[in-house]
Amino acid sequence: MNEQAVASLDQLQIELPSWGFADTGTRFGKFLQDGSAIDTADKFADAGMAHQLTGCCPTVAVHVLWDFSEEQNAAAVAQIADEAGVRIGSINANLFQDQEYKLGSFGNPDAAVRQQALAHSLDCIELGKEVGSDLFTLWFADGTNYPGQDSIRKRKRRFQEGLRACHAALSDSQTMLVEYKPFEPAFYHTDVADWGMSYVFCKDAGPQAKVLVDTGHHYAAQNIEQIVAWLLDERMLGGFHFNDRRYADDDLTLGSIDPYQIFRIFNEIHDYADEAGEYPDIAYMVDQSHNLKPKMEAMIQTVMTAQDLWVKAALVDRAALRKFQREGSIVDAENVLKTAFNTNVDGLTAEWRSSKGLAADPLDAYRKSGYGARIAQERAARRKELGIQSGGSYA
Ligand code: AFD
Ligand code: MN
Ligand code: MN
Repeated sequence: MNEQAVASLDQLQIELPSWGFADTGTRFGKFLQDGSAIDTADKFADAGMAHQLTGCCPTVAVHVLWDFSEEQNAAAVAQIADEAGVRIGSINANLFQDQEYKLGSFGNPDAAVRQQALAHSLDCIELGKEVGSDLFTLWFADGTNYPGQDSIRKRKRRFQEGLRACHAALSDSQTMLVEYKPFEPAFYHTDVADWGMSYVFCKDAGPQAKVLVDTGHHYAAQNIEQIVAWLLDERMLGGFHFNDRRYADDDLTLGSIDPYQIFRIFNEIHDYADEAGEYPDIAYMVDQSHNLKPKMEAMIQTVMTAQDLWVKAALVDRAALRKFQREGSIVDAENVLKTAFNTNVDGLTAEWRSSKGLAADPLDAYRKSGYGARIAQERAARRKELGIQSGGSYA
């Protein structure tokens, strides 16, 4: 059991978000960090360091408008990634910050704006082909803030039109991930609000469109592992954005609020693999950009927590579970999960890391490396030269 659990960690390749290394914040402001990335090269350097220490983060998700520019095209960014020891992963469209998108992007009542959004999306798809990325991720802020503001059904059809056009542009190897979110920044209705809407849109768009589950994009009472189980069974789970939440889309470090929920989600994946004889081909991505925690430490912590919970879920005794499920022995069946969840897996994750030539504790290794202090000092000096406001450096 332990051997299989350790080996299963090879399946958990976790993509890091470029935006997670730069200063971001909340709508109430942001707390700047000396060590946060100033430019794309910094972002990839940080992601490369996280991968070097954790051994499971070979790709970096990019946001097109934030990571590419006239001066820094796809080939240049792919070169930066290569030099940092990582690759470009999913290409994320930016369909939410341009002024034209005030009333939406794919759902906008103005055909010219919908055309602009589609053109940007098609550019992202072509960029993905250029850099060898097989994932194109669409998250939409689209929706309305007031009853009557726009027709929900007309917006649905506008989305279907745009998503079909995107799907038609995909290469044979590309997958289009459609991410849902119940609310924010739209506060009356969001056009892609739940897994069912994403599922309908994906099915309508074509066979290379799949649902992206952001763990923070659910109402408090929603059973996320049930959604994951359904999407797995329908072969419609494209992947995850990992984070945790207490109230809404808080983008906290994974497992910081409800580690048992992440364990139950991973349990569904291991259960699927146990039955199918192979793990599903899904994308595991972090979607966090920390305003308070030191960014690099938070990213490494999130990855280590994901690995811990993944191994715990791999330790579920499936034969015993199926027996107790067959018998209707509820307490015993539940205890099979709890026994696995309560198992200390430090030795198993250390075994996997040792087999990769890695330190048993990547966070400790990071702190001992002095990387944090180096980038804080170097980037604070660079910000001064560039006249960019600097923040407080973290210990
Ligand atoms: C925001 C959105 C969504 C998206 C992410 C990156 O809520 O999760 O995936 O930004 O664009 O968190
Ligand atoms: Mn997300
Ligand atoms: Mn989000």
